[in-house]
Amino acid sequence: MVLLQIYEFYSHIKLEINEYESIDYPYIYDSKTDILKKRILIIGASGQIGTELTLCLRKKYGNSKVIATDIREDDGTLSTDGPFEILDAMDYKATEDLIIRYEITEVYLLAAMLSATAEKFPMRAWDLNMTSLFNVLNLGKEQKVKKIFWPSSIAVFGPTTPKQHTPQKTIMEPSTVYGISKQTGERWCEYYHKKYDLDVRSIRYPGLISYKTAPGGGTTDYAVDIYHKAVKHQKYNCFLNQETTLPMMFIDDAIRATLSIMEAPKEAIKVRSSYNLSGLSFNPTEIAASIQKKLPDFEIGYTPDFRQKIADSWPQSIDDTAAQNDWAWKNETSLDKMTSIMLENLSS
Ligand code: AKB
Repeated sequence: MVLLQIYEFYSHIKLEINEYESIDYPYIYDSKTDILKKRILIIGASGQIGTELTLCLRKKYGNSKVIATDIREDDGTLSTDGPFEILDAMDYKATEDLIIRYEITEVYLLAAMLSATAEKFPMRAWDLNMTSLFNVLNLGKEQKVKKIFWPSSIAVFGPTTPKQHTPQKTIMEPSTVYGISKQTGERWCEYYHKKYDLDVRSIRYPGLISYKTAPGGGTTDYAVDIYHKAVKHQKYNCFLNQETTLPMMFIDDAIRATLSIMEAPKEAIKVRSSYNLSGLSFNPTEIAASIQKKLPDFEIGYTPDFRQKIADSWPQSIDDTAAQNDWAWKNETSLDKMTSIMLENLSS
């Protein structure tokens, strides 16, 4: 019996070291012990960012180290190769139990209600967006988890914010429920860092474009929907008008940014509210023109709805000098490159 226990102990260590050695990215800042102890919990893993982030983190740290959770059952994408648990992000006790059971060291909180849906259900959006954040911040304060990633958004800006090259620090008077929840969340992240030395890190994501998982309930979602119509050779009727320029980014760049900020040394992270992040800026006519270079017959029409007002309150382009200086951020994917990748993957 004792021999069996010794064997199990050593085979466990061996497995971990093997997983570590199979990792194909260099580690700059974490020690080997930190890497071996790393256990990541993703809350809201089945969404647009969560799916790709989970797959990427598993590739990097090993499947068993990244625990995906969502309020919905998984379709096999995240539960086949690694642990998947049902979790309501508003349930403090259930979140705490998972953190203890899996010996979690880092949490990525991605559960949130986005801008368009939040305007329809203001109180539900506020409850979800704030309660889930307080749950992880308080678990961090109690030292049950060491590091936290929480996404903010360009929605923290409002109609009185300068629209071009919006600075890191500027007027912030968001006019949407989602924006108010993200702006408040940023204040709380900074507060928990200053008051309790909590290592919480954040990015203000622009609209994200991806093909693996569709976004849901956002104002920038048109820039994903348009590709789905284009590959079916259908006309796209856009819910924003043709002049609506918004900050956007291809998902690969967004995931790379997320990993970069989380891997940077603690002292490098000087902004503890949330970092501006710039990728692309385009309007519906420009994305349609990019698609027409590949599919000349593609057509777009315009029927703006309530989302126009949300989009009109947001910046058109973002100044991300702070992210460039503090953790070497640089966007890579151009509009035309993104169009090629989107059309190719959605057609296959
Ligand atoms: C939304 O449109 O609500 C989101 C965002 C910009 O945060 N994509």
